[in-house]
Formats: sequence, structure tokens, C-alpha cells
Amino acid sequence: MTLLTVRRDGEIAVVTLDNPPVNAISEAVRKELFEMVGQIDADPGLRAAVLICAGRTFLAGADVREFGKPPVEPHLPDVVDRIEAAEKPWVAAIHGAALGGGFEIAMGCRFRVAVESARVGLPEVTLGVIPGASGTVRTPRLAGVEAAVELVTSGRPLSAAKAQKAGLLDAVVSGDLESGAVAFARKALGADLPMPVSKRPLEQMPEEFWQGARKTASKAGHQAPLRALDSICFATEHGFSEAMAHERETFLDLRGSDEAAALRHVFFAERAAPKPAALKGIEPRPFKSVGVIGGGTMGAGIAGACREAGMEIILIERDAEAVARGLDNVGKIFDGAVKRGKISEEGRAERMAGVRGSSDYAELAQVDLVIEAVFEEIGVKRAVFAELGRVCRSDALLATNTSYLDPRAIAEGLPNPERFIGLHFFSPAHIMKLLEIVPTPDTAPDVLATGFALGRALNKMPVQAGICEGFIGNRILKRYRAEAEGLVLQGVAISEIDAAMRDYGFRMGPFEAQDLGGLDIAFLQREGARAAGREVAETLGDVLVRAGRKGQKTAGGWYDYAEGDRTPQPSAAVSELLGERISGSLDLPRSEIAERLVGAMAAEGQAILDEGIAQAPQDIDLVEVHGYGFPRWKGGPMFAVAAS
Ligand code: T1G
Repeated sequence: MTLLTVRRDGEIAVVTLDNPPVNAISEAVRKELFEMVGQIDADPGLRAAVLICAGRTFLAGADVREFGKPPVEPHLPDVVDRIEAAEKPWVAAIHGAALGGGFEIAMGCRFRVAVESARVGLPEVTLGVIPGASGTVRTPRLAGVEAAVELVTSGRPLSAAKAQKAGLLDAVVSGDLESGAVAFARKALGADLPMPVSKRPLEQMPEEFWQGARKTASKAGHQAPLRALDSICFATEHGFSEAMAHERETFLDLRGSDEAAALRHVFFAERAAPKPAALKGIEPRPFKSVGVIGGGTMGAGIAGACREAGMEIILIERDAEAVARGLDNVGKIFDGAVKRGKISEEGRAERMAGVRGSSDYAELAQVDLVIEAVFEEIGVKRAVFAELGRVCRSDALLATNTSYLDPRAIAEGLPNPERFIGLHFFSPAHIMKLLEIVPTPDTAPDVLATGFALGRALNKMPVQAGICEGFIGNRILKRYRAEAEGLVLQGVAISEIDAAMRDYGFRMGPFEAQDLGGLDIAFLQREGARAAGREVAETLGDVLVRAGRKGQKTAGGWYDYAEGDRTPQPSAAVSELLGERISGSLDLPRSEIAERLVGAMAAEGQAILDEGIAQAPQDIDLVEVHGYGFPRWKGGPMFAVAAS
């Protein structure tokens, strides 16, 4: 035994698993747990066992790194059954998170207790699979079918309190978990034991329940939630063993699917990105106090995100009226959180108490970090940084939120240029996870490390980008749109292109999305480049904007929109405007349209890699998944094209 240790507390065995970093259930863990049951059953001095974990969490599920390999005995369902069939009852003592196979093992135990801060869940569908060790068969027996359907098909964990209410936990213990669990076990021995979960009855549900659940599960866009639902439904209509066999078959089928491979790719990429190996050991600078320049949508979003992460905020605007508007914008962000029940009114007040506004840059004299989010015009930005260079500490980080300008041009002439960096947030900045971190050649390594530390503190997905027009995401977006317009010029209907990308998994196609965001944003960028003397080809979008068609905001862009209705309608005016250039006569299969557009994204991604703008293909995939709605279960453009 190397991962499990046993301590005797009278007649209770305390079995501790220590498999850092998250007590993932590897082959070795399964083997040792399986053998441990027999050992404890054979010991006459023991009457029960408590299973607890060392480190930050209870068992976090099957070891995802083993998914690509052939399954090795003892299989996890057999370990769960072994624990359930033990002569002496086991009590799962949960802290951190009992997830996936970790919670399935807990359901094999006779009892489950947890600390208040613990969470329990079955997130397998987020990895493109379904629970494979009785999650779809035991959970409905423990918590009822409805709760099981919600837990399994959403993949969202429950707090300990909610889990207890649903019947998934027997007790929430305060104080020390181990002693609480041992006391619980001792007390349980004094009464009749509850029936093992697998023996408990299962309620039947009416067909309309399943129809509604199928409708919800199919919204996920990939098959795992529907297959999980099907497995629960099967369990309500068959015996335990048959249902287990059906679940296992489904799990193994999905485990080898493209979607599961793509979701695992994103899972590991998301965990690597915020901690670049190149920055290992480099101490970030502090960022407890943050100045935000600009109280518009972006500035308020950035201020709200930083405040939510516990930083003290000074919001700078040009005059008292603009300051008031800016503070009001930040307040509206927290109003939304109160409305959604995420925070209380007191919580809102506490947050706003940490945000003050001013029109005097001198207030920034002592801040650790300043993030500029003013109008996207080089002169305006350079004036802001000239002022910041004068008033801020020489070691204060100065960051620009620019999305298209060259950070080197913004920082020109700035004292201590090593403390300058680009932090490209995506709107709304308090919601969108993607954060492109753009160092200049002068940026110091500890400043770059601070950018990533800020990204982690804000629970963002930080990705390093080199300097080029549009960095990573907007550069690929430009290529994606150009390719889509190219298909239109070849005769493919605009609506077909959008439909093809929705079928692929995007919430919206490229033309619908432009109508939502506004065609004029990209138009102004092209016009700015033309005014700067750069050769920028005329696009179909230019023709529409010049005709006043900027998208939904003008009741018409690529599509027409009826008053108060966001449903895109094919537009005769667009056909008129673009004339014979858009015949809509070429019938391409939607799969081919998607292949062409995703291929263009990946081609631009490869150029970005070749130029050293991105550090790795998975970074490009993360940018697309977290910033541009690329469907996660396709893995991102680089993964999707490499896998095709
Ligand atoms: N397998 C392998 N490695 C894992 C892992 C897992 N399940 N979970 C995390 N890691 C690694 C991760 O890659 C990172 O590695 C380190 O642990 C810290 O992770 C049969 C089939 C548990 C809430 O989906 O949700 O059970 O980068 O940064 O923020 O039905 O990790 O340090 O080298 O995320 O404290 C179901 C996935 C599996 C849980 C902790 N379980 N993990 O969050 O740490 S399928 C999951 C998480 C299954 C059964 C099915 C989180 C966490 P490195 P981290 P964290």
C-alpha cells in the first residue's frame, strides 16, 4: 500500500488516500482500495471504515490521463461494488470536491458526510462521457430521478448543503472532518444500517418528464448529456446489473469519441495556460490596489472584475459627471449579481465601498497597477500614459486594454517601460474569460508573470499573444469573416453559411454575429488603416455600412430585423446593394462550409504560430473557445483540423 494509509480509531479504521494533486482515481488507487476492503473485513477488531483524503480535496474522479489507454482491472464500477458489499460499513468523509468517480465511490459507501465548503458532482458530460461507475444508476436511487437528471446531464456540482437536501449526503459536519466522520460512524453502528444504494427502489417517471429532459439535454450541442439521460431512463426501466452494463457500454463508447478527445484537450489546455512553464519561479508584483482609466463598458467591466477579486479600485474619468456615470456602470454590474442571487445587497454595498471615482490622476500615486480602457485612438491613449508616467510609482504596472493598436506605440516615451504590458479584456470584461496578455519587447519577466497572476486572480483564461494586428483572436476573426465573405462571393447564401456554423456548434454564424455586434466596429478599423495609408481591400461589409446597414442597431445589416425582433430575416435590400456579387446559387453542403471556415481559422492560427505570436496551438484553441464561441466539444480550430 503506498497511496492508502490506515489508522485505527478504536473499532473504526480511518483510511486516508494521498494521491496529489487531486486524489484522482488511477489504476493504483483502484487496486489499493479494492484490496483494502478485504483487509478491513478480515480484521476482527474493526467494525467500520472512514474513507478520507489528504490534500486539497476528496477523490476528484477518474484519472483523466488514463482515458486514452485500455481500461485495466479492477474497473471503477467493481471497486464501488466492492465497497458497497463490504461486511463493515464505509463512511465517505468529503472535503474539497467529490467529483465523478470520486462521488461514485462515495455512493458505494454506506454513508456520506462532508464539510460545509465541500461540493459533490458528476461532471463527466463536460469531458464528453457519462458517469461510468454507477453515477446514472445509483444517483437516482439516492436522490430521486429528477435530481439525478439535473446533476448528471448538467455536470454542475452541488454545494454540501444542497447535496444534503437532495439526499446525496447524510450529514454536513462542522469542525474537524476526520473526527466528525469517525463520530458519525460510531453512532451509525448503534442503529440499523440503511439499505445499500444499489438495492434501493427507483421511481418511475412519466414520458413527458423524459421529453422535457431530452429537450434540455439536447441544448448542450453534443451527445454526452443526452446519452447520460438515456442511461438514467434505462436504469428506471431495468434491474441494477442490466443498467450497470448499459451504462458501462455507453461510457466506453463515448470515451473513444472525438468529442471526448476534444473536451479532454481543452480540459488540460485550460489548466496549463494560466501557469506558463517559462514563468515558473518568477515572483509577480503585488496588485492589491488598481486604477482603471475609463468608466465606459470596458472600464467598468474591468473595475467590476478586479473588485470582485478583492482589489481596491480607483476609477478615473475626465470629469465629475463622467466619474458618476462610470461608478454607476460598476454598480449596475453588481446589481446584476444581486438580481441573479449571486450576492446579497450587503455584498453589493461591500463591493462598491471598495470602488471610488476621481477625475484627478494624482489619486493614482500609490496604486500597484493601472489598466487603461479609454477610446481606441492612439493620441488619447498616449496622453493617458504620459500622465500615468508622471504620477504613478515607477514600479507600478501600467497596462493598456487596447484590442487593435500597437502597445509599443502606446508606450513610446514612457518612463520605466519594463512595467508596461497589454491586457486585452473581452467585453463584457466581468463575464468573458479570455484575457490576451501582450508584452512589449521591454516588458520585464515579473511584469509578464503579474499579468498571468492577475488573470488567475480574476478567474480568467490568460493567453500570451505577440504583437500583430488583432493579436490572436481578432486576427483569426478577420480571416474567418473574410473567408465567409469569400464563400458569399462564390455564390453561397449568407443564411446557409450561418446555418452551417450553427450546425457545427457555434451559437451564431459569422453574419448573424456581425449584426449583433455591429458591422461598424470592423469598418472603422479598416477605415483607420486606409486613412493611415495602408492598402485595405473593400469588403462587402463596407458596402453595407456605407449604406447605413450596421446590424441590429440599425434594424438591418446582413439581415433585416422587424421592430423589437432579433430574428434575422433574409434582406432584399442586401441583395439589391450587393447585386450580382451575391447570387446565392452555389449549394455547398453545410459540413463543407464549416470545414472551409474552420480550416481558414486554423490556417491563420498556423501563421500566428509560425510568427511566434502564439506560444502553442492549444493557446489558439483556448482563445477561440473562451473568446469567440468555438464549441468546446470540437476542441478549437487547431485541434479540430489536426484531428480531421
Ligand atoms: N484526472 C487527472 N488529473 C486531474 C484531474 C483528473 N480527474 N483533475 C485535475 N487534475 C489535474 C489538473 O490537470 C492539474 O494538473 C491539477 O490536477 C490541478 O487541477 C468513471 C469517468 C478537482 C475541482 O472532471 O474539476 O470520474 O496542471 O488546476 O483548481 O464516472 O481539477 O497541476 O499538472 O483544476 O484545485 C471526473 C476534474 C473525471 C474533475 C480541482 N472528474 N478536475 O481544481 O486544480 S471522469 C472531473 C477538476 C470520471 C467516472 C468518470 C478540478 C478540481 P497540473 P486544477 P483546482
